[in-house]
Amino acid sequence: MSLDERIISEAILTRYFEKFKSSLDLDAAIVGGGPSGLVAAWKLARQGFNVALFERKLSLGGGMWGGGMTFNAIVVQEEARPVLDELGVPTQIFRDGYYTADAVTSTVTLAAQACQAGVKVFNCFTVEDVVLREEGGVKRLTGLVVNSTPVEMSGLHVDPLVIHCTCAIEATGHDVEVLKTLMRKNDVRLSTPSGKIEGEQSMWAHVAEENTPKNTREVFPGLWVAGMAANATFGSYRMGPVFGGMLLSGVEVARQVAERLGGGK
Ligand code: 48F
Repeated sequence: MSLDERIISEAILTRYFEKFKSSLDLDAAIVGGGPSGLVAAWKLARQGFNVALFERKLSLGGGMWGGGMTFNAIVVQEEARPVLDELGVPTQIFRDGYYTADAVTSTVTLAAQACQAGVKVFNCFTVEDVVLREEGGVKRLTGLVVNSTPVEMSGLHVDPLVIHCTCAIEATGHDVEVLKTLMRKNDVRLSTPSGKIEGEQSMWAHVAEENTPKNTREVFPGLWVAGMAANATFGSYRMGPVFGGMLLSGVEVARQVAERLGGGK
């Protein structure tokens, strides 16, 4: 058989746009493919929900590839080790309560598990805004405004596209970009003490790790925060290359969103 380049192009375009069209009305839309977003996506897709994950970069994994300062091992604490066990990531005990895992193995395994569970991944996509609707005087997030990352990087004046979702999860890490845009453009309050983004504090690993799952919540109708974005939103600390809080936050946000969506399908 001689290969026809036109069929190769047609195959890619057909499959890609099938995936895109099936993502126009999502159960859960996840912004950010770091550890917290990937765990959330994996857990929700496994329950049969229609889940897509939008990641600005070409690669999934966020800040997990490089361990600490590019030394590519990660640390997880006892409470989070079952998540790595469930994913099939080997861990080694280092000291009582401290486990290590290879950062690259952890990242690729988590990404593979999420993809195999049925998460529709849109890499090279930047979420640049949200969609709001008002009902009975209450505004709620009902969708995301997405654009191609190369469009954003080059500053081209190209309009975005829009997807709708029942629940959105902001897992964008330290910068909390989606919430910042929501707050800049709209006269709305968050469910934080000040009604605004409280802002991240400096390093305190123990408190930050304990707070990450607790700060994982619906912060605006239809929008949940997870991972480092949750701590930045609720004013907690950063924690550096200990990843248990990120994994447990992904599990927790998936639990809350599944409950809102009405249990597993
Ligand atoms: O930063 P990131 O890994 O988020 P996380 O899941 O994990 C944090 C840890 O990596 C680490 C830590 C200790 O554990 O503090 O930093 O909270 O991944 C966030 C992902 O979101 C993408 C970004 O490229 C990264 O891969 N992202 C950020 N803003 C957008 C976005 C956006 N507007 N649209 C799409 N993707």
